[in-house]
Amino acid sequence: MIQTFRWFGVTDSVQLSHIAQAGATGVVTALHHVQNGEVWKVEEIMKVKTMIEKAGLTWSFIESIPVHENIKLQKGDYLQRIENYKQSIKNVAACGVKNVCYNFMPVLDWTRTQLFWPLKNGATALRFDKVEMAVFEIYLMERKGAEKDYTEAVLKKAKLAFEQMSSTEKIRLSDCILKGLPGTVDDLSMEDFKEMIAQYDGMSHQDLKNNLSFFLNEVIPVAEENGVVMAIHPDDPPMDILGLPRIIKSEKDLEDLVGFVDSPSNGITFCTGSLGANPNNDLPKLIEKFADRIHFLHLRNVRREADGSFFEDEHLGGSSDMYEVVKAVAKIEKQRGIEIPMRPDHGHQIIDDLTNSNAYCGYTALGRLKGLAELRGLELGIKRSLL
Ligand code: CS2
Ligand code: MN
Repeated sequence: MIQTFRWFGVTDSVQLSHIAQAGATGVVTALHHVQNGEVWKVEEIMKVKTMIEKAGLTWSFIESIPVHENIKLQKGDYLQRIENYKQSIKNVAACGVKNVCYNFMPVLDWTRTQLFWPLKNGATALRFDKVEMAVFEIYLMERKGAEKDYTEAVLKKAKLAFEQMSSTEKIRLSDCILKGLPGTVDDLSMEDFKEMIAQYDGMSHQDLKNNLSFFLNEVIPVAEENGVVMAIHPDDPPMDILGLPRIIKSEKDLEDLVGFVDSPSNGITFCTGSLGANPNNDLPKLIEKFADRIHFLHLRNVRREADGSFFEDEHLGGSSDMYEVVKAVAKIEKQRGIEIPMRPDHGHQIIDDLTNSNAYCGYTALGRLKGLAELRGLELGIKRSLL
């Protein structure tokens, strides 16, 4: 695996030198200042690339060139937005950066209900709590019909939790969902949020898949011509939320995806934390099955709970067997004769992270460094002993 670290650019308190010190050789970043749907200009891409290379690192993957909502909805100026996307692909290729991650999640990117969930050892982790999600949807957002998406047991707990919640807690929960996690949409007001969600009224999973297929049939030929690989990030969490269709969450979804355009450029970001939140996803099996379409790896672990809640556990410690995952990766890398870029996807807040309030949530320096170091050791052990 090529070891990489995500970097949010000059505003990130985790600097390029820190990334190099963590032992990574690659950087994963985006033009975070460019508005979603606009063309990425060569000059801007080169500025970032030069900065990375001056630090002795390589820009391994773009995460992400975001897909404009109008493309997902196939409305308004979506054709122009697709043309812009194609131009961005040509421009990044011209700059020699040929790996592009993206996602096709409606409205929200990754979603959590708690950003600083305390662990027993004093560290904090990100958490998705089904009961809190129900509180948000039913009581804070007041989404019509939301109750039907929850079990009786969760509804009961949500009612109680809401009654006992202080106003500060309510604001915290709303902010957590609306203010956007790093790399996601901009801060949203509750009103904007409701409007954006309403646009998806009546859209089925198949409708959204058709829109993804349309997008890929336009964009993949351009990617292929320019030697670019596209790698879709799975939906996180891998379930429908807020009544929105989510379409990249299972083996079947990945099968559909690769079938939309039969090209190596139409690939996958294999995020074990996202896919692993659904116990039906057999991660090592999926790695072997989609071997030649996996272009990028996000390795982290979640601890699943019976009601669909989960928290981000130690990289080697959650519900997924990371030994089997890394073994499967080592196997496909050997078959393909390549190394796949990997980043430790999120980390706990530990030690000095706990007092560095400037770090992007989930993207701590030490928490991720720990994850990377563990994964690096695991990989070395596997390669030395098994292959
Ligand atoms: C998140 C996302 O889980 C994750 O990796 O950090 O923001 C992710 O980067 C995007 O969904 C990719 O487009
Ligand atoms: Mn991920």
